[in-house]
Amino acid sequence: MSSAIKQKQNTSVDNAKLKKMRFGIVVSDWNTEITEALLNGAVKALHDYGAKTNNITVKHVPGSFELTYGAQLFAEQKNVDAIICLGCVIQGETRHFDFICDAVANGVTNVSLKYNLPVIFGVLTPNNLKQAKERSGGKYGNKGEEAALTAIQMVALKKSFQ
Ligand code: DLZ
Repeated sequence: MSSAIKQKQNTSVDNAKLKKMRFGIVVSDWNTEITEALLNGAVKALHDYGAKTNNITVKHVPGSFELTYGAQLFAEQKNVDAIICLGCVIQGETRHFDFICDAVANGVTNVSLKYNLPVIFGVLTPNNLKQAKERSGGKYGNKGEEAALTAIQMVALKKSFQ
């Protein structure tokens, strides 16, 4: 059982609120086999929790490095309640991995704070493809699902302050 399913039992966001929530998903096309699985997991989870298809918008970017800019474009439109960034950066032999991971983690945080919007870091950073598969529908669940649940929880948290 994925941890998203376990967490689902603790989610107390009511269905009427969920139906109104609008989500933007930015997905990286690098390591597309993995990121498509993350995307499918995220979209399915949003549907399972009660989000409406019309309230879910998906945009693709070439690589994880571009996720931040994709998130900023969504944020500027002011028509989503949360943004979910999905990507997979696999550890290589050079420091490229560190630069990309640091840039996305910082970028996601910056967009979130600048626009006062939940921006979720659904980026896998595995050592190899096997670990990536295990976390995108394998034995460790699907981190796309978990990112979707996190988005819902953060939208609910924000609304609880309004
Ligand atoms: C260049 C690159 C490399 C080497 N590895 C990955 C990766 O594992 N995962 C990923 O999402 N993107 C990778 N990229 C592409 C960068 O994210 C970015 O698209 C390019 O550097 C162009 O800005």
